[in-house]
Amino acid sequence: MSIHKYLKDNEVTDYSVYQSRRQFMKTAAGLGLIAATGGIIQPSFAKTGKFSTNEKATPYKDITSYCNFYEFGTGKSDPKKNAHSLITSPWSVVVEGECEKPGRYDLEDLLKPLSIEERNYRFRCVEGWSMVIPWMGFPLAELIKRMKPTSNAKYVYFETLHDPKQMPGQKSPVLDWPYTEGLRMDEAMNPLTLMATGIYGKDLLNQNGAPLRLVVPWKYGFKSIKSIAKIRFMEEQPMNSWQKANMTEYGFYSNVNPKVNHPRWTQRKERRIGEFRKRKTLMFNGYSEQVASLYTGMDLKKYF
Ligand SMILES: Nc1nc2c(c(=O)[nH]1)N[C@H]1C(S)=C(S)[C@@H](COP(=O)(O)O)O[C@H]1N2
Ligand SMILES: [Mo]
Repeated sequence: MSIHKYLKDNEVTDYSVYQSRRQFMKTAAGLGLIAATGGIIQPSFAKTGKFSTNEKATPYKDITSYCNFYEFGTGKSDPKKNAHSLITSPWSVVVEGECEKPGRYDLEDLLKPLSIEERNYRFRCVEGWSMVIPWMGFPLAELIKRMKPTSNAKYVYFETLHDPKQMPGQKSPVLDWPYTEGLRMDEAMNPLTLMATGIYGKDLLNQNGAPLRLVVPWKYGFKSIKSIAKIRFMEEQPMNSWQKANMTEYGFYSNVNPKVNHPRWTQRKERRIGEFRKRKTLMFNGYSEQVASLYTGMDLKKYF
């Protein structure tokens, strides 16, 4: 299934090509040259300025070749090499737990009523590198509202597909499979929290978490769980895979915070992929204005 039908493979290589392509699409649409395609969804292509950073986007090639996806190996170049074995169409997502609309949803049905936006977000890994990624996606809040969570739903839990045949990394116990993540309900409902379906106007490649992944830009990258197959509304706080692996190094919140170090390294600086000199890491990855109020009164050293 192609979500972002209008771009062919390898058509987008870097930001400048992408920009001129977008300009062409806008002009063509304005002249009425592009008819409705009958595609699964028509991306609105509205870049939401109040959320997007104007910083230079990381090249497509870097975003799609320097990856973390332990289901396909622990090296940064392993996912690109190995993720072709993941079958992303058909794809379904199980919704369960504290909500009025549980069920197994075909991805196409899940996406049909949503309009896809583009948002350039800073993305900061706990290891100290960062990127700026032009995501395509929709606010997670839109999906949550449709599932009608009950008043007991305090957290949202996510699970990646568990199938060692398709994800050979799951044959070795580097993590407790399936990969899991969780957000507090107000974090999940925050308008910054995105469900991504693409990058640079193209469908996500497998190595980046096709066909559907989470993006939480004020948290370290590991919260952005890939290839989501299950969503559960919960009363109790769920554990994520990295907490299960090492409780002293990884917490539930994992907010980007230059003042709270990882036990084995500082979090004060980051290296933007493609740059030489390190940058100072910003509180909440630069998204304080939108999210600081979620944590008022909380000791962020304790709740790391
Ligand atoms: N299922 C799953 N999701 C995952 C991971 C993983 O190993 N498995 N790695 C996480 C980590 S540590 C990071 S930094 C980001 C990397 O996303 P990217 O490779 O698309 O840049 O994905 C996160 N989501
Ligand atoms: Mo990461």
